[in-house]
Amino acid sequence: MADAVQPIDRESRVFVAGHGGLVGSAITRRLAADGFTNVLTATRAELDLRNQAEVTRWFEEHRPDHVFLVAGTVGGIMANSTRPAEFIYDNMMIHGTVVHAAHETDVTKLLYLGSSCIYPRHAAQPITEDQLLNGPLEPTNEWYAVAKIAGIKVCQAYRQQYGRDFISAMPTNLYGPNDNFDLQSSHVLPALMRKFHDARLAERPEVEVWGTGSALREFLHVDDLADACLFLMDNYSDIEHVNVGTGIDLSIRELAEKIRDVVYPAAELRFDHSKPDGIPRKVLDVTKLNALGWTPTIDLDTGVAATYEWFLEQVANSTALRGA
Ligand code: GFB
Repeated sequence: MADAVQPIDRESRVFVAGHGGLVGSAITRRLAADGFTNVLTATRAELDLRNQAEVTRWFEEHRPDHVFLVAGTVGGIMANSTRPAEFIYDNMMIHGTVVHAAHETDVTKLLYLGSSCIYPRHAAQPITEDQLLNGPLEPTNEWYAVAKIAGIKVCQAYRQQYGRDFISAMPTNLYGPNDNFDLQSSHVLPALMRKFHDARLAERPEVEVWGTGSALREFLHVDDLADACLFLMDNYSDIEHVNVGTGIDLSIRELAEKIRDVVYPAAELRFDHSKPDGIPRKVLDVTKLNALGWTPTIDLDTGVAATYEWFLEQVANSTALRGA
């Protein structure tokens, strides 16, 4: 149980599966800051995480002691609705291959990262961990959700049958440096940041916001998530997944106004009602994580301002922004 868990050795070999993404890059930064000296990564060209034979070979060769399984095909509401096959196939395969290879090569501990979309569309709010699988899913992301639920179950199955120390964390909507800013495939926060930025440069007075603006969402800065993941690796070992969030939500209209105030205060919002709202509300109950001893430190105002500064630096340095 939680209080008997030992922190993981800072000199152990730690594999971050998905190190190039929003979450993986934050975890890699966090591990470096914490003094980890043996962080292992593999690019997509080096390792196709959907291929069991390749993944097993890689694990046999590199012998990680600990694994952060944060790789996957991800995207916002439009990408989820229009590319269901990629979302279910890529994610189910990646979760299965990495967990299986971790078992085959005796990995000491693995943390699997799911998503708050695993919970039913009509889950009671805020959503507690035990609401998993007690009702139908939100249709705009059910394929991704099914793959993410399978990931939790794979970890639980290997824990139950083989005694593996594989744990799962369920984050709320994330944002921060290295996010995807492509307007078709991104999540709402980077999409709106880019839309307001582009509108300001073009001196366009209006910015389009998808849906009605009434959907409620919770946002966690990815550096807080990375901190929580390391905290759970060090302090948690049990079969049930753990929600990771702030427990605070706001409407998409409020979020859009917040981003507008940072990026382009003169802009007006125009809501496109032909686009989906998705799940009406999704705020996590974070009592369990708080009771373990972890709380976030980056509030949304600070996080949005810092992310926009990061965005501007990329633009100024002409660094290739993902999706831009
Ligand atoms: O972030 P998002 O794409 O995904 O959209 P979900 C959140 C809300 O923002 C929806 C609205 O109500 C969108 O209609 N929205 C407004 C926009 N303007 C925009 C825009 O320009 N772009 C985008 N993308 N949204 C995701 C799931 O659901 O949640 C993923 O699709 C994942 O699978 C993630 O689980 C955590 O919050 O609806």
